[in-house]
Amino acid sequence: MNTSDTIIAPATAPGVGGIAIVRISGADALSALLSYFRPSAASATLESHRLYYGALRDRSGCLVDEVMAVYMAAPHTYTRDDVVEIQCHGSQQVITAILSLYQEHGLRLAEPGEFTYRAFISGRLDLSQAEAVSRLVHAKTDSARKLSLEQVGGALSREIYSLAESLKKSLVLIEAWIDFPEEDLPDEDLISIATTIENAKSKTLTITSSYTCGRVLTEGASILLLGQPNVGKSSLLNALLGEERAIVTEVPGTTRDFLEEGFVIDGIPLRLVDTAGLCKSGDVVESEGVRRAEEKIPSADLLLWVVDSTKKLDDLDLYVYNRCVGVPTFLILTKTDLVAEFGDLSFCNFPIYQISSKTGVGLDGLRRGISSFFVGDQISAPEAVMLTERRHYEVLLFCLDCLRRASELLVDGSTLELLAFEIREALDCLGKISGETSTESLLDDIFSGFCIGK
Ligand SMILES: Nc1nc2c(ncn2[C@@H]2O[C@H](COP(=O)(O)OP(=O)(O)OP(=O)(O)O)[C@@H](O)[C@H]2O)c(=O)[nH]1
Ligand SMILES: [Mg+2]
Repeated sequence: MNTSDTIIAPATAPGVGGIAIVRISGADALSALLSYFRPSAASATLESHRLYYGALRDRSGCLVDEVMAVYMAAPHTYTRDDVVEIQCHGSQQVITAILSLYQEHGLRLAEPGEFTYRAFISGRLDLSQAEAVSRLVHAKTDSARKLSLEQVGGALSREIYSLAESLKKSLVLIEAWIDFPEEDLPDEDLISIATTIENAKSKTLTITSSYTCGRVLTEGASILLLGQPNVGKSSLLNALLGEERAIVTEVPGTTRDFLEEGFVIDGIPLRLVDTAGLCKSGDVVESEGVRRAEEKIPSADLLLWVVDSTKKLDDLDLYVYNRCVGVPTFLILTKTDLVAEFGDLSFCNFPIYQISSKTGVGLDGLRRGISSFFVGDQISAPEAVMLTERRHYEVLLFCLDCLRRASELLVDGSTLELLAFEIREALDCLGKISGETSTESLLDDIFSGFCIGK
């Protein structure tokens, strides 16, 4: 991407609103503004970072809109270039008119994410911070907002930077001794390098293990209700949602397709999926429902195997149980307001929750169980960095492998060249998170996923 020309884009979402903002960044931002904007108080020059009310007129003097405009002089701006923002009436027509005015003037329409790309290129944000800007803009839950904001503020960048700094110091030591192959690494250097690698390993492990929680908090998780017909799956869905969403009847086979609803427990965005009761059905529609239910098992984050506690466990229950084995599952015994008849469950290792959708007994315990399954006690350690990007997670897993190999090489007394190689690889991974060692195609991939105007 060319970073020397002056770019323009609407910074607010398309649609009708009270106001909209058009943003300009680049060396010509101020002169472009002044070509069409006349502040009402006829000051000769616009002061940086001050908002001015005035009129935007085209070349023939025709009024385009009444606006508020701010000029922000480099380098104290989002992109570190000169930036102008024009607040206009929130109509698509007004925005289109302003954009064409400035395109005629020679400004280029910004690519998606190009303002943030410039902030990255100018060193104002590192790559993980830039990615967090996009996550923040797309945040759908309060926890996603908080985690993204921490990352924009540099929480992850600081960890990565300090990891990289310590590894670089060890690399310098090792490389110094590579030049003297006839001499052994002195014990004190050996200890210092070993300590650095062990610390780096344990830090990287802590960060990578936060990903499950970070992912669930930002992207959410899906919970699939499975069980034979009439055990109370739809009733449980309704009880957890607190509304009569799914049809409930005493007739087995009521739910024939799957039904998906979003809800939140302890800030975790969850999708609860109700399914057709698993059975061997002659009915075409019902058996298609069963097929779809089973198809959803591999993509679910948690299964709820729902069993009617008033009935003796039968082959159909066991059929469902066997579908759940190997996937994280809770056993839910329903209808506990009635007399229990289910029998022996000692074969099953799943956590068991006894609930009544009718009276609500046991639902809070189930909610707590779900919350702790997904985020455990991680959410109560707010100072810890939490990974939210799959890209960061994969890169750090690779980094961890390099550090593990480095640590083995050190124990085996292997050559310093091999040790240096693994540390360089680990540093390369850390550089991919900060953007220090990222390729053009990776940057394209990341920034093309941004919105226009960000
Ligand atoms: N007493 C009592 N009855 C319940 C409870 N939960 C469900 N039921 C009853 O059990 C019957 C079946 O409930 P559903 O929620 O439709 O069961 P389902 O598993 O979705 O059934 P299918 O959609 O046919 O697979 C209905 O008559 C419910 O009123 C409960 O906690 N207590
Ligand atoms: Mg149902």
